[in-house]
Amino acid sequence: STRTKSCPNQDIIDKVLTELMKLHEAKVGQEDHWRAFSYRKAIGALKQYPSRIQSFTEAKGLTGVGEKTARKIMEILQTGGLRRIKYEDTAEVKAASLFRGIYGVGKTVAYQWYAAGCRTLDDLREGKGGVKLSHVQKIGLQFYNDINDRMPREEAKAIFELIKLIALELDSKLFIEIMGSYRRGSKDCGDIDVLITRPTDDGHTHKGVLPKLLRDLHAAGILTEDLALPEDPHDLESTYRGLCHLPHVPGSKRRRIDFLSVPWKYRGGALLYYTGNDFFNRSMRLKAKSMGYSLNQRGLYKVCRDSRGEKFDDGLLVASETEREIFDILNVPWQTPSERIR
Ligand code: DCP
Ligand code: MG
Ligand code: MN
Repeated sequence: STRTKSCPNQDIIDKVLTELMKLHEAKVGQEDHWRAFSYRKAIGALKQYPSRIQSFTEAKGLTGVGEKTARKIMEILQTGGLRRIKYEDTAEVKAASLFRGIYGVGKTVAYQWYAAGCRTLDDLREGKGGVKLSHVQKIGLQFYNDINDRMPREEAKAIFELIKLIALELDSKLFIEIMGSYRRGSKDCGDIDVLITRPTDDGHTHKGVLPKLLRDLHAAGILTEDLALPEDPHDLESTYRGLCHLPHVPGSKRRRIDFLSVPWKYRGGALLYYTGNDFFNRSMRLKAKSMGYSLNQRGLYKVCRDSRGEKFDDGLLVASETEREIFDILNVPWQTPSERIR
């Protein structure tokens, strides 16, 4: 159209950013989705800009253009092309996706390691280019194949049964349940997602149980490595991430496990959130938002929003004890966990 033709930065928009946007839209990952979104914002800003971009500072001054995008714009201006496009399917992307298979490694770190000259997992092990791994990254590297494997449902069940026995020995009134893909009935699971809470009608709570359980699970040889410990072990609401395996089974693989403990009254909200899947969660959150609510891992809140849709405050908790009351208030027909797949 005439409007776009008169844009002094049209070549940047056309040749490169739109290319990149398409590339990233073709991928499925959440991060790529966000990257595509940020390119779209940058393109919007470039379209509005009245003069030819001359410098990094000028590019970065645009609303919606961050440091990284500004750097790319400069690269386009200086070279007339973008390296990333040429390398999209080659060495850089291959190494970065290999590195991102290491637990806790995201795009930024993966590309930093590539930039430091690392191409293989052995390069990382040898600290090529001065690369230093954190404790957790070392564990992620050591059990790379195990962690990137999915376990059969039966194995998740067997591990969970052992954990449940040990948990109930600590407190027979604990409520302990697997959520995530297992609860949705998947035939294989990427990890085991365990919810822990406890009814409070006898005046007790599960305060302090999670650290004791972790201790006992290590002692029983079920937990093998810790990845992220609870921030405050005495908080009723806390999380743990680690690795586990079936003890006394020669060659049993390391499996990812997450524990989530929540106050009893939030159990419905937590079950709903951590059962997923994430697409289902997104549509429930959108439905909630459209009805003047906000849905998170604790439950459903009635909120006040301003004309721009921003929340004034955290709102008032209206449902959190059972999944069903959240479905009911949102006017969503009940779906069993195995139906929550889109
Ligand atoms: N979840 C979410 N959004 C995220 C991460 C998680 O809504 N960004 C919710 C939905 C997931 C649940 O938490 O279903 C559990 O997260 P997992 O990553 O363990 O995913 P799943 O258990 O669904 O699949 P997998 O078998 O890969 O573990
Ligand atoms: Mg899971
Ligand atoms: Mn999980």
